Amino acid sequence: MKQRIFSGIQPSGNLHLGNYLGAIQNWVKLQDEFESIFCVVDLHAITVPQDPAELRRKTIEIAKIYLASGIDPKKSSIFVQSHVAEHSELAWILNTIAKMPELEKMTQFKDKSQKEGKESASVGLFDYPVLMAADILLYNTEVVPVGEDQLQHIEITRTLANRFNKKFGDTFIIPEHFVKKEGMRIMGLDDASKKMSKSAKSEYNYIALTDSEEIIRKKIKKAVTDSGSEIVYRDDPPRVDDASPRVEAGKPALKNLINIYSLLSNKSTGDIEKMYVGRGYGDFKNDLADVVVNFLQPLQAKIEAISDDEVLQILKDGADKVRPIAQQKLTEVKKRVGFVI
Ligand code: AQP
Repeated sequence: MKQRIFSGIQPSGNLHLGNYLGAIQNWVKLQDEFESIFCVVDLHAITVPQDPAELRRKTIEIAKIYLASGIDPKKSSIFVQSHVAEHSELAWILNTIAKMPELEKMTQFKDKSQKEGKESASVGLFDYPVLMAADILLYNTEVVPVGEDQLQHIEITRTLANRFNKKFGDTFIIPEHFVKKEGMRIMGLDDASKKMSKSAKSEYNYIALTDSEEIIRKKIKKAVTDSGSEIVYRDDPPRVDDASPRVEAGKPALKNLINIYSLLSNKSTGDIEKMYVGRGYGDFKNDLADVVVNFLQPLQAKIEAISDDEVLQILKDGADKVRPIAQQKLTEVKKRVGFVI
């Protein structure tokens, strides 16, 4: 029996290289080894304001990106979160065992509520981790492949599952996270102390998977680099806490660019350093732009070639396939808490 994995991405903006290298690229490899469920998490996306037409467009676009990247609907289930109502229902039940102080601690909530302005942050944004716990626990998920930024949310999922099991009897599998070292956190091009993010204020923070060649070249040209002129890769220990900017002795901005170069070209960071001995940032950035364009253009052509009808059918089939698993788990949960079935 294969172990089951579950993961998802929000249709909340333009998917970027961070989402690809931190999540999707990893999923493509894992789908052969695990029974895989991949979701477009639209219920999560509306925890911050979304334009309805844009949300619809992005939901379809993200599913196309999954397919174009190599997620195979014959091997993996791909569906839209709001098509399986059990996610919201389980989230409500889990809300009743989640505690305010543990949600108040969540770095993503602190970050995003700061961005939105604390007074306008929604209750949904606060409750985001509980919905994520429901997503994962509904499917008896054993492993959750995510970027490093999501580790805190996996931890609270485990806490809620353990708490429920203790209170009502063994119901949920306690999931493990899976973060691959490479690509675990791609940083912003305009600020290497914060992760690359779709909801960043400036579009110069990220390279979207659908950016044109001209835009990609412009963004890489403008990307911040560190002082000095040598192309060197300085490592630093990973940190889970996203709220406080890192203080680093190395060259974090350059390190991030070399990481992207390395992950997209399959060259080691050491080889890249050697290639640029005695050469400056200008050469390095030109070549990096070539690498990114050469990677993204074929992906964009594949995305273009998938029709909306095709993707909608795949999403419907995916939801039909996973719904019975979710229904069975929710029924079990309802019995445990004492609902009349
Ligand atoms: N910069 C990143 N580096 C590595 N992995 C990343 N992920 C996101 N940003 C990076 C991973 O992508 C998956 C989906 O993320 P999401 O869209 O559900 O939410 P997010 O983590 O909040 O991503 P963004 O880009 O920052 O979106 P917004 O700005 O809308 O919140 C996750 O596995 C995540 O780890």
